[in-house]
Amino acid sequence: YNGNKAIDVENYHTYEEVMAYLADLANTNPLVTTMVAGASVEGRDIVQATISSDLAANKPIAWFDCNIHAREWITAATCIWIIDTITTGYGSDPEITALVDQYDWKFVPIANPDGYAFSWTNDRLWRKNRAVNPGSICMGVDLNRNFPVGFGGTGSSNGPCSETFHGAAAFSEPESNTLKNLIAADQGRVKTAISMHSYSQLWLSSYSYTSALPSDYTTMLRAMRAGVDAITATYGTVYNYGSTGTVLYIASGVSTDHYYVNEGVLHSYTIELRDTGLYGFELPPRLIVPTATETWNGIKAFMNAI
Ligand code: ING
Ligand code: ZN
Repeated sequence: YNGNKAIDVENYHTYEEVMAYLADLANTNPLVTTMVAGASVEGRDIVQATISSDLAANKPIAWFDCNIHAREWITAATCIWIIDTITTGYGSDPEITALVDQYDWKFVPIANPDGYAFSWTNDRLWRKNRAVNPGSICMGVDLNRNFPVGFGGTGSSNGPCSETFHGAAAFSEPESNTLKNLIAADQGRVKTAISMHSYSQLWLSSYSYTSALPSDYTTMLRAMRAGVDAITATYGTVYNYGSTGTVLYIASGVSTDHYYVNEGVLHSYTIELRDTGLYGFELPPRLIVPTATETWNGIKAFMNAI
């Protein structure tokens, strides 16, 4: 147990514990500010944490959404570990110091607070948010099908009981709407927007809603390769990379297509963290630090390549 932090970043934590950690960090570390960016269906805060050595400089931004899917606990744990590593390393680790001097770093560590809380208390494998769907006994919208690019198309469902239910309309859900507003508020400054998921060990670019390739694909491939090579160089973890529609499957209405197509963020990616199915969504706590360490190495190499 790390006695001088509000939480031990080597373990999984409840929504309340993560919020307490972020509040404590903002109160004690001059690099960190937090904002309540929106509220979930059940009224929980959706918090964004910013790490900046000079907010007034309006630097380019590296932006991350984590745990948009409730059961993907390793994604919040990885984002929190990275926040801890950046804030601890600034001023002593030269690579971290340079990356913070060059970029503002923004994280939404728990983008789906209600689903996350429900996955702790009721159903460990819950994926969606906790919206009430009129006319159905099934709850929840898949927030990663609730964005506008290709909304309602292949790889999403109009059935409220489906794990990939797209919802009534694009941005019908407060959680997806909050992410939209955050990216839009920083439009023109977002150098990269990365959506953290698990599991499969993939680094994915647009497009997701079609197997067609974006015009910027060559640039994207070069950037993804830099990230993946650094991940694998850490402990040998094998990653594949490429467009979602060609490497994984077609999925419509996803966050990263919105960031790329509608917000002009060329470097918009989904990273699917460990593993490849042995533990799946229930990655044991002892694998948090190795997963976060290799992921951070990948992100650093990627940031230095773009
Ligand atoms: N996988 C993603 C999903 O939302 C994905 C895969 C990534 C689809 C990027 C589209 C775009 O289905 C998980 N594990 O959630
Ligand atoms: Zn996911």
